[in-house]
Amino acid sequence: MKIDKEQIQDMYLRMRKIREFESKAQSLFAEGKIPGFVHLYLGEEAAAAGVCACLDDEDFITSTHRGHGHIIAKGGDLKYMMAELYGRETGYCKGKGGSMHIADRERGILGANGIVGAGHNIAVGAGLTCSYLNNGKVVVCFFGDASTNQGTFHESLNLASIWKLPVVFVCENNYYGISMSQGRHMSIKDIADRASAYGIPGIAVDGNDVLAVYEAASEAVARARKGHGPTLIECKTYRQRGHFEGDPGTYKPAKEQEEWLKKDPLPRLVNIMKETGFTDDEIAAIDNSVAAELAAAITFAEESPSPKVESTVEDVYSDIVEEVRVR
Ligand SMILES: Cc1ncc(C[n+]2csc(CCOP(=O)(O)OP(=O)(O)O)c2C)c(N)n1
Ligand SMILES: [Mg+2]
Repeated sequence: MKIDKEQIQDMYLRMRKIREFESKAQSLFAEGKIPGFVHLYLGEEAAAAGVCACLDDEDFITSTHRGHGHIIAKGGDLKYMMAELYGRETGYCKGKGGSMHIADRERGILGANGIVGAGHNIAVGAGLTCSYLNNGKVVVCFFGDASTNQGTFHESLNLASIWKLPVVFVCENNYYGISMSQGRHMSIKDIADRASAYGIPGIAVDGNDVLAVYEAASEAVARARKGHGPTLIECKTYRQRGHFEGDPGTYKPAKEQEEWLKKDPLPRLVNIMKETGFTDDEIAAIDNSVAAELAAAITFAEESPSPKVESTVEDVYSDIVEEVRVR
């Protein structure tokens, strides 16, 4: 598959943004500036970037507790994300949701989710809506390896398959569910094999190779858009941090971590870019623009006020319910 220079640059921008945002979230959390739980996406950037590069602005995604990367890759605004992580009034959820509850309906981001396996059902619901309205939109459902042991995964693949819904299921197999390695939580190697139980295509790719992810996702998205139904893509990747910030990750063997660091998706893409003819200056220009955007996001968050006490009881009921009632 021919992937042109512009597309490569676009994917690099998405990956660099995620890498820098997450690295900063790591240090800000350590400084005590970010309350609550933070699950970082460091090391997994190629999965979100490669998949979201195949989507239109109007398409949808569902996300997980490890969601920053998905949201950034789908065009989420770093300012409102950072403000939400800081728990400030200007954040995506007015500072009341935090890291695991970021949504942006204008960008088709149907929400991060602290409930493991809950995004599958939301994706199927959204896919059913798209199919019913025949609007040509596609839904990507991101989730982890361990969540494929949940009933919701199986129910969702089954329904998406029989109804030929425009959903692409993207499993980020980072080989762990908290501290439980894949070999201890399931008896198969390739999660993509689970697709065969539902009569849909299942493909396993090197999830740290953004071009491989892009290629697999392009085909799956095109298939979904044509009304030919869902696909399961397994991106084999690795989380470079513990399960959450504060987890030292001592259960991950040192050798394993070393091997995966050699497969870090960012330097791999930089090498490809250099081979493709990108100059150091071109790459530095992207890095500088990301650094400036991130610095502005942090200033925005730090200068924003905390939510007022009265806001605790505001937005308790969903305005989506209100919209449905009006219709
Ligand atoms: C329904 C439910 N069960 C258990 C948990 C606790 N929990 C949070 S993350 C996690 C592991 C998820 O692993 P995986 O799906 O592989 O995602 P990863 O964290 O590796 O990205 C568990 C069990 C939860 N949040 N929700
Ligand atoms: Mg996992």
